[in-house]
Amino acid sequence: MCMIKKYVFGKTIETEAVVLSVQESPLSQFPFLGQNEKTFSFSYKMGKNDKVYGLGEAVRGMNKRGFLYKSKCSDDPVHTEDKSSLYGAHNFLLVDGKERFGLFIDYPGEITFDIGYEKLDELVIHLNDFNCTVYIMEGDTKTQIVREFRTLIGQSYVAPRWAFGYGQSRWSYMDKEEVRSLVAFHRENQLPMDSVYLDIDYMERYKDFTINEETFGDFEAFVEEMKEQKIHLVPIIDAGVKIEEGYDVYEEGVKAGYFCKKENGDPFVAGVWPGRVHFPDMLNQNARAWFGKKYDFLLEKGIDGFWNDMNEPAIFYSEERLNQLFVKLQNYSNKNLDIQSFFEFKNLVETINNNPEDYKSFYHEMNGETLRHDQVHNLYGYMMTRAAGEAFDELSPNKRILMFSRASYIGMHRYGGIWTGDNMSWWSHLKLNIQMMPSLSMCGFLYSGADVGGFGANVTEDLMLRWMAFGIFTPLLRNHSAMGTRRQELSTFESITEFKNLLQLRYGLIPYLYSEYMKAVLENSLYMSPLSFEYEEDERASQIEDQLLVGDSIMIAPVYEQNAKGRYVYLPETMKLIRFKSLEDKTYEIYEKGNHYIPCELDEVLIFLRPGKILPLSKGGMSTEEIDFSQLNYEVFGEECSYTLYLDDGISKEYPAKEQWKKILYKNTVIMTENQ
Ligand code: MIG
Repeated sequence: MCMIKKYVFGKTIETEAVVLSVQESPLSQFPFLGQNEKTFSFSYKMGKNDKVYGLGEAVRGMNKRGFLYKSKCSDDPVHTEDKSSLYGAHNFLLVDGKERFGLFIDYPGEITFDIGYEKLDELVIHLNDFNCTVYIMEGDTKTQIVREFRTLIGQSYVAPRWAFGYGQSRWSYMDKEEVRSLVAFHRENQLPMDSVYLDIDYMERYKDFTINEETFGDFEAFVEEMKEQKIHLVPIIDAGVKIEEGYDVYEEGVKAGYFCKKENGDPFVAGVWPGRVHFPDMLNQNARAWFGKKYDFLLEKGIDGFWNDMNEPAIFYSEERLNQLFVKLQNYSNKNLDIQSFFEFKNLVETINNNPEDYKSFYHEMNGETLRHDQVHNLYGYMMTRAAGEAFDELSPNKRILMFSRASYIGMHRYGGIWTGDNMSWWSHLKLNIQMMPSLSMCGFLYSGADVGGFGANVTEDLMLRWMAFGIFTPLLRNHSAMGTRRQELSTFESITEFKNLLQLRYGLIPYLYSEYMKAVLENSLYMSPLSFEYEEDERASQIEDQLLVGDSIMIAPVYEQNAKGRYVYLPETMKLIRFKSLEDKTYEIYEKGNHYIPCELDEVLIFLRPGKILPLSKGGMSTEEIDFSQLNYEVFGEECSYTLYLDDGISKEYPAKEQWKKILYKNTVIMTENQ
């Protein structure tokens, strides 16, 4: 029985977020109050104990109640709790309380979610106009509602298994030598690693699909050299295309009319990294097909992974605004600036980037219609990543390509994962990372993670250790940091042995993590979830905001406070704690249901194994290729335990069906494996 209801308001823009066709319900049955003619808002009265989950990439806790959120893909590197928007627009909510339902608002413009902000118990959703599709999902459990939603939006993107290895990044590695010595350090010190990320400086003057010949010349041979070391190079691609005579991407785009246009039909000019750029019209199917094919420039050189950046799209300035600004600034020269005029003056320069007026000044051609950018703003990063994803289906039909993006909208989860953008080396951002992961799972962004250690600001060694101790559970495990910050590569720290142990544990966990990830993809379930999704009736569990279930077998309770030597952990049932100092060095403790203070040193990782469950572990490896999936050890808790292990070759696009998954049983002290 279909538990999804669909309500179509006004004249909607087809976002292709949804893949399932659902019959429309009459608007007279729409269960919420308060629509009006010009803009659209509706509200729901929340019960005192209702929890509201969802919104994917957003600030604050797992329970989103108590704040005002906006879906508006934003290039904002300061993710403090007063911010309403980050890079993604994930319009999914799950209300859990006196009633239980999911809500997806398919609308590509800005939406406001007031979840008990104006009034403690009111949920108000507000749109700028009246054209949207609202889906309402009902189910007996939260997991079931998520499953319905995910069935509606289609199967998540599948990353290659090597992308579960450790990735090292920095803005930027400036030349081949720098990359070589980084890799040598890892290999010499037995620090497992699978990938090195190339930020904007591998390009020639920040031009997409070019190579800086001076610093990364003979690139193909370099890619090959790295492959021999079992390292995948992952270059960045930016949304803006540099305006430069003789640059093929620019010239082809202009000729074919593939760039976003101003009202007068000229291509829109924005300033980003390379200076003046045009934005490919990713919403235009032909432009998208053209841009997607460009990735072949790098695929041909042996590259098999990418990250798409600046695709909100970020605008440092528009040419028009910059010109106006210089004129306006003249008015302030040689003036006696008082408080008001001084702040006006300051504001003029400060508001030049990502200015809302600029987003109203260019247009897309989408399915034969001309649409002003702000109406469809949240689709840009999605469609850029879709451009690549659709091209990969043709250019690399049998081999998975790693792809993740900064900006996103629901629907993009079918083409790539996301990283959560420019966080900071703050303890609060480690916590944010923990709290955001399950919301991303709900929205189908399964291959995701944050910049481990933090992107901006200076990291400290203890933060790096604690963050890594959490990061080893996220599908994307990438240490990335900004230019100008303290170096964050593992070679900069004294705790080399500790990092080695953490990474080896990660590689030990990969058979389990990958299996749980693939099952979440294929069964539309969560990879990481709040405790309340499993322990539905446990009121205390529903208030736990800093522990997670990772897949079916384990719970984690990361330490995210500086100088803490342990933390309080709530156990919703009796569990077996495995305290890992390293993959080999581990001890066991049994904890009963309830609250416990559990010590955890800087060099320890706590994994709580649930009763009746099994945690498979490999013997590790220096790269994912070295992991022996046929030689697993099994941690068990209880007399009788079972686990379903998903295995595949990690690279092809054929995924074994459920009947072929491996059933592992533990009974009478012996492990038996069989095909289900
Ligand atoms: O405005 O390419 O989020 O990961 O290192 C900064 C440079 C542009 C933003 C990305 C970050 C990347 C940086 N980019």
